[in-house]
Amino acid sequence: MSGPEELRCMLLRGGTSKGAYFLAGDLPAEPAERDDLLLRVMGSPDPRQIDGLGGAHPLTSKVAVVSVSADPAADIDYLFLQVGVERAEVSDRQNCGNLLAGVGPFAVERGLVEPGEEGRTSVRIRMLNSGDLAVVSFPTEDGRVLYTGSAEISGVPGTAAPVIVEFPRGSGPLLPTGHARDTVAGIAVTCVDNGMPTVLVTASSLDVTGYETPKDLEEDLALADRLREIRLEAGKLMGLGDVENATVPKVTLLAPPRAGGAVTTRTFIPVRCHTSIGVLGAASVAAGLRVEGGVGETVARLPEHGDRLRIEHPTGYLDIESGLAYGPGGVPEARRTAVVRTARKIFDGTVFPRPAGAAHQP
Ligand code: NQM
Repeated sequence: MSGPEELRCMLLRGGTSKGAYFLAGDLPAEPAERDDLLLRVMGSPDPRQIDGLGGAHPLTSKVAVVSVSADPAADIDYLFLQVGVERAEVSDRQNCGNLLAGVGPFAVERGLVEPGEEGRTSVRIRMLNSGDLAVVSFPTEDGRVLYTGSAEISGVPGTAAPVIVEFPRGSGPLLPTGHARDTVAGIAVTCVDNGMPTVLVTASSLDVTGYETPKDLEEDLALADRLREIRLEAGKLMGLGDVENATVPKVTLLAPPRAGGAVTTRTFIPVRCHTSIGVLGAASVAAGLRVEGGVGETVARLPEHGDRLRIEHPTGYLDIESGLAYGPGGVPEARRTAVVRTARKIFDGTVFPRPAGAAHQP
């Protein structure tokens, strides 16, 4: 398979992830050809991604494909693609709320949307992976995106301009199995999807504290086996089919908070342990904690008032506004979810993919 020998690309940090952003029109329209090209752009498959843009971790092996939306409810369409690091795989089966934070700025940079007149620009984004909408707003000045500012997010050094990311209610059921609690692989879990299919498990039920470092948890091979069993069984119950090679569902371990938040988390995405937590992952955790009868009840300390929750993670915390309502028949439904992220343009230029057919299989 061949493809362009060079193409326009912008590298942005979106929240706690980093990805290559492309205009849809600059990529092959045919998915297999596009995916082959993106593997060569990112340097996959290779644990170091030494011959491409990827950063040798799932959180830095990501692609955003952006175009003007034909949907009157949206300005921009965003397709997220997770590019395998060690495997020659490109998946559109999950969304990414962190790269989403860079989509609005990228759309302004490429002239797809006009910057707002009052020092802020708001972009309505259709997330093609799920079909759901998001609204992202960020500061702009004299027609340009303002990346500098005073917002701090855990997991990113320094400060930057705040990007407000909001999700109206999603289209799918919040509890994909229809239950607040299921038993999978002998363990009580809550399967929840508020934008990211996630299996909530108490850390204690897996004989860990939930305060270990990601590295220590990744090195625990018995834990890895248990997580795999849980994920495969939960994936089926959640209607996701055989998830052996899928990046969803994620598994989040829950433990009592230690720094004034509602809960401590360690999230597997799904094999590597997240160094913080995904945006939609956090949206699912926050909604799942509020579900009556869910496994979070025994460990979480929910605030008495308001929708705002603090989710602790390995490098700090993420504050998220996430409300829950009970619909007809007492079925829990997520309401609006909102979170503050930051984003930064790192480079804009031309990327030269590894030539087709030069893949080295490790
Ligand atoms: O949950 C990593 C990330 C993500 C996903 C992952 C994300 C989200 O932190 O919205 O952003 O869960 O694979 O980038």
